[in-house]
Amino acid sequence: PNIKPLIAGNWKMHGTSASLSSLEAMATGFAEAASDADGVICVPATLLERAAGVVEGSSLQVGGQDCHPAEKGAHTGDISPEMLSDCGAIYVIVGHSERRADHGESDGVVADKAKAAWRAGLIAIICIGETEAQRKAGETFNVLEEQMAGSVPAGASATNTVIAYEPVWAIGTGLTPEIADIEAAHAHIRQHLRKQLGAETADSMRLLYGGSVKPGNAGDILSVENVDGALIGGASLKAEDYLGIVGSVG
Ligand code: G2H
Repeated sequence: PNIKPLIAGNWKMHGTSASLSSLEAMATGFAEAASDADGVICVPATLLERAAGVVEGSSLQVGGQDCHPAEKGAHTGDISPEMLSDCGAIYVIVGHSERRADHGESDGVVADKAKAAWRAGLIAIICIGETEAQRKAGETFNVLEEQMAGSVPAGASATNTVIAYEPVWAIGTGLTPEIADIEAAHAHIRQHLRKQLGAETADSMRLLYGGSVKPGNAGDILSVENVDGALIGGASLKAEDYLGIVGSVG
């Protein structure tokens, strides 16, 4: 089926009020740069409400980078998906490898966060990906299967879930896998999701590639079969870079 690509930015722990001008430039330029793609920038929660105001009226949307599984409660410092939604988020990233590593998030926690995102009406961008050691040991496909089984809950649909494949060793390192490796991983993910969620759901679900996507490599990566968009960290901070990537959807 024809899947409309999603070009998702992830600002990580970058951005203060001063960054909103860059977001404004992205919102203004998005429609012109995008042939046929959806766009979202996942900003720090502190900027979310203002960011939603900035993109209002444009075809760019905003999202959060993590959420707590509960709707509310005694969880100091945490933010629920309902709170993100209240601030204008449409998407939320869950299970990014940085959270899996820095906060010890297991597949089960990631699955709970994805379900919480749906409860709040958000689209969950569920991240999976192998480490360098796992790739070297030839365990990539096993790791991906285990992560899908554990962190993509039953009930995942093409409208409530996006899967992001981010090889951990390619994140922020400037290294990207060979195009053939991206193609093989994405084909494997699609195949496994067919078994897990059914062919109809799996075949219409967006599979994003993430890890050092830049304007210079985006065209090649986005034209790979089963790659339905990108999750972009560093290159989503500057409007010029983000729009350059958006412009390479073809
Ligand atoms: C992977 C990616 C965005 P970067 O984490 O999530 O970051 O594009 O900086 O490698």
